[in-house]
Amino acid sequence: MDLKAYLEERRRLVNRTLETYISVVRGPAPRVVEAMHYSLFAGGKRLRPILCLAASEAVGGDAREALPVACALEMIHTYSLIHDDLPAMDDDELRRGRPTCHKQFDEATAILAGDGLLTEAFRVMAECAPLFSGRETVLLEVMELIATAAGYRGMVGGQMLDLQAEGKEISLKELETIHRLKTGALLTAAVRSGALVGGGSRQEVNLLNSFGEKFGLAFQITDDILDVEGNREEMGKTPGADVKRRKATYPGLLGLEQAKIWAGKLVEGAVADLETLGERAAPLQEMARYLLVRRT
Ligand code: GRG
Repeated sequence: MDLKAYLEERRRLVNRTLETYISVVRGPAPRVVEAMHYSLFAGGKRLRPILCLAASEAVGGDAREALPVACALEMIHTYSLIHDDLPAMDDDELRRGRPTCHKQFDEATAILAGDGLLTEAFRVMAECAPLFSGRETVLLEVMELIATAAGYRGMVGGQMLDLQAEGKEISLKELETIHRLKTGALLTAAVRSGALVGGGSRQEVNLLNSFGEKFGLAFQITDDILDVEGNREEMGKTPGADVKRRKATYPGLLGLEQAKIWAGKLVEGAVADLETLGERAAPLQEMARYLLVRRT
């Protein structure tokens, strides 16, 4: 399959839909919407929404029904990046190749833009209930699992542990816990929610969940590898930030070669998880393989 064309087509679909939700001219306080729009349309890969759409298709679902949930995931992801970049957290000036939200606007506006995106995500999911007529419990389950993944049991908890670990020596197990929560939880939720929205059986949902967990960890390991091997032009941010901030990383704890081998094994396992789903799962399998060669 042509992965590049697949990703491009899905990215366009997600962008078009996001634009209908967050339009710069809307709302009583245009400045905050402008800041939300600025960060949402700063050129992200749309990985989480595409994973959600692809998981829905992998179980025979209709991508259009998964679109609101897919867009909600991107809003939550963008909120997390805006807040992660704040002076109180990572204090970054560049994100996706452009000034971070607090640099472009100001700190208070960036905090509100993040808050606005997080809450809008749940409004958008609640609003799409008519699409789930007769199976609203599926939508409720999806909203609960996304809230769990984004909140203190997932991403927020992982971010807390990450901040507490800065400058400290931590074990591989501790590093894995941080990443499973900080980045893995939302990526897994993207895949699982797609499978649920698409009407997957419990067995299919579990297989996709297992794929999502391995994908999430492999994504983080390759992110750490990129921080060592990547370049500023391709990544839109400055590599070497982890070392500068004395953050524990997989290449730091395992060595670059072992980190690559581990990422390879996780991807192999993720691809194998979906074997029984056949051709419909090919885009997800290709996305997993792509992690090993990605440059952004
Ligand atoms: C502030 C509650 C809160 C959480 C922040 C996800 C996160 C938690 C922080 C991001 C820190 C970071 C750079 C982690 C590395 C992995 C990662 C999430 C990279 C960014 O995701 P991509 O590559 O970004 O999907 P794009 O820009 O393509 O959307």
